[in-house]
Amino acid sequence: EGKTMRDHMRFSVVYWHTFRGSGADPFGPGTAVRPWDDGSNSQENAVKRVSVAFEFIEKLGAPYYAFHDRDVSPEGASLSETNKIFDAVAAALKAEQERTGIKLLWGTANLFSHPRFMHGAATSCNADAFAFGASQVKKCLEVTKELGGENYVFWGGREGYQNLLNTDMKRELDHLAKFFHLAVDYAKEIGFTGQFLIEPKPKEPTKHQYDFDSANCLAFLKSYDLDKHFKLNLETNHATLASHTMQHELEYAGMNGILGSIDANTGDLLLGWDTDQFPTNYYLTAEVMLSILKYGGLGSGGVNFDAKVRRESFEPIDLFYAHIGGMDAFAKGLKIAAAIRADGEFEKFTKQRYGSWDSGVGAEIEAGKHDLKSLEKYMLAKGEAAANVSGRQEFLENLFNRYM
Ligand code: GLO
Ligand code: NI
Ligand code: NI
Ligand code: NI
Repeated sequence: EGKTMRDHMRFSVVYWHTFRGSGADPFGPGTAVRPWDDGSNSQENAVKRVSVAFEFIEKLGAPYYAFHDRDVSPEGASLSETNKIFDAVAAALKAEQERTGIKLLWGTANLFSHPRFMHGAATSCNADAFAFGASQVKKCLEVTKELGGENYVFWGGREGYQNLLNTDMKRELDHLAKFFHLAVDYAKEIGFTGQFLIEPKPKEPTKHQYDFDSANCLAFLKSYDLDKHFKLNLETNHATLASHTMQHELEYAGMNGILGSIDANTGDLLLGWDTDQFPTNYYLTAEVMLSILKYGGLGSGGVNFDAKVRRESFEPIDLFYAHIGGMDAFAKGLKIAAAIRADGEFEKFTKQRYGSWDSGVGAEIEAGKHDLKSLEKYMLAKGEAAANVSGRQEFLENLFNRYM
């Protein structure tokens, strides 16, 4: 009742690209036109920026936003000063949340930009970097709780390696698990009940990131007894960097019960890195929404636009066009996915494809009624495995086109 598509989709605006992105890339400086923001990193400017940010999100009509500690709040001369500045900015964020009704999808700590994290944070070879990162997570958890954040995200940043010849991988993974356990324990201590999420990415900035993809994250979580505490935040462009599709990542996470949230951008096949382009492709959004619907939605997660406008189109109005395009693409994707589910054609094809399994010895195998000896006996009696004819790919894609 009274809910719009924007609420159902739990769309979220990211603070880092939308309000802090300059358009800079490795080949040139920023190009952003931001008349309201002199870019200075003072507490005063950070607080002023909060009202502009919320005016933008309000006009857009998005129900959520997400931030890193260092996007919203600058670092001071000492850790205690940094924490004080963060409190002041958090008070401004809270006031704007209360004024507008906009909510915090998740908070996260930036453990990758500052030179102290040049070898990582939790997986650094320097224990002080681990301790500093832990202190930032402690504070960021407190602020996220104070702001009613519904999740808390860990994207690995520089948690990975450049060269295995000087890296003790086992030790670094132990440290990463330790770091996560400390965060879980502290959340419990302060009563933060939001969902913890890991955001996998296979490379960039390190040559090999430890949180590579959903399968590798699941194995890590299980090995270190963390699987009850974490789900995944999947990003389209990270999936393609891992040579997966986003649909593959969603399916793997969904079937293992760890699908948490998505960072929505595009997985353009020409991309060799994470360019964070706004999604516009209905084929992609429809398939993404099909997977999400299949697993019953994102729960406390949302559709977070971890995306930025291009360096060459950086007028403030472009930020609106880009988000509107992304929201439209997902709204259309949801409608297409709902129509596909409603008439059940694909389910029929899938059922048909496994027809000989279900009607044959397959049902007995699934029921645990066989061992290798009994299967050999079955095959010896039968002589030959029957060919399976159904499930032709090109036909399925034609069918998919009919919903577009
Ligand atoms: C980088 C990631 C990064 C995360 C952010 C929040 O490629 O996508 O932007 O989304 O740190 O976790
Ligand atoms: Ni992301
Ligand atoms: Ni990314
Ligand atoms: Ni990205």
